[in-house]
Amino acid sequence: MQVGILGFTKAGKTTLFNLLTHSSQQTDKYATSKKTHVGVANVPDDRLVQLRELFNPKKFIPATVTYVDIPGVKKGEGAESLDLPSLREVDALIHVVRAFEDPELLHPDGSVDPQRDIENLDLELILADHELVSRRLERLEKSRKRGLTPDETREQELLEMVILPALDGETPLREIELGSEDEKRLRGFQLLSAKPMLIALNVDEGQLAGGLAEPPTSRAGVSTIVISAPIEAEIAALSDEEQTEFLQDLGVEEPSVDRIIRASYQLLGLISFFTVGEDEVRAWTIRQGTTAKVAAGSIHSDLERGFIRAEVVRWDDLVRLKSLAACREEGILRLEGRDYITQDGEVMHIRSGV
Ligand SMILES: Nc1nc2c(ncn2[C@@H]2O[C@H](COP(=O)(O)OP(=O)(O)OP(=O)(O)O)[C@@H](O)[C@H]2O)c(=O)[nH]1
Ligand SMILES: [Mg+2]
Repeated sequence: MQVGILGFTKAGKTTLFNLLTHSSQQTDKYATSKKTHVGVANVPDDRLVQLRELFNPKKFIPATVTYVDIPGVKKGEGAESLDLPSLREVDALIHVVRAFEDPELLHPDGSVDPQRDIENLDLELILADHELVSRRLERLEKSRKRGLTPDETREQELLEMVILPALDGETPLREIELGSEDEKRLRGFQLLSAKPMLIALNVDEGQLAGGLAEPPTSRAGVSTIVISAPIEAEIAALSDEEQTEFLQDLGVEEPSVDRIIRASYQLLGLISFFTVGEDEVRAWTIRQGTTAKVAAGSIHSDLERGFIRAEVVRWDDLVRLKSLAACREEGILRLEGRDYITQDGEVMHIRSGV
């Protein structure tokens, strides 16, 4: 599962990417990024840390999110300025919006205006989708002579009656509710404005605590996380203790980078279950609504094939009672079958016959 980082030039995308993934890609006041970068971030999870303290395992493996830093979007160029192959691959988007002032750093539009950029980026995505959908419709129209399959007929209807009018009305497709069949049909196109999105508002140091005089508003379903890249870089360089103190002084609970990673995980519709032991304490990533059997398959396909049952306990019950044996004695270690829907934060032990 990948999250694309995008935005207009010089918004701080690569800076944020470096912070998220502990990378050191070049950032520059003048030269623009030309290449797409890929990196991995560990998902901060206090539950897993508490389990580690309990088991003191040899290996500790958190969940991860993959980030893709995409070179700056140039306004008005629609699909042309976008790294489309990379963008289509990602499952969700973080739009980095510049809200910091820096006279040395020119904004492509001549001024810093987060509200304008938020709206304009949506328009770029809509434009790119419009091109793709129009082309697809042209092709379907050509195929009509030979006759369309029922599936193609439905697709044409969907694109013509629902999707194109939405795009013409400048509505991002993430706001359009579709039946599950139609959603599946559309997913194949990997339309950009249909992807879930999060805004990272990159503010001046001073604005982090005080906030913006006029905070920009975003569209329905798009949440905003405020971040100051230089402050995050400072935090990252501190020891754990110093960090806690620094955050207290700032009046925030955790670094914005951590919030962004967790928010991306949620944006992707992902949850974690845990496996524990002296060898390894580990988070496994599944989609919300995954059955115990399929969840077992994320560990190993043999566990899914030979699935018999799962022993399940909530992470906090395990931390409270300190061992799986104690949980069993208390009667809170549940036995669940193949169709059980795994919940976020559960510790699972899979019984398998293979
Ligand atoms: N003052 C200030 N400078 C920042 C902030 N975030 C990034 N910068 C600086 O802005 C410049 C560009 O940052 P990048 O992270 O390279 O921006 P980008 O969005 O990746 O740029 P392109 O990929 O070229 O579009 C660098 O010199 C950064 O140090 C910020 O919050 N405040
Ligand atoms: Mg960059």
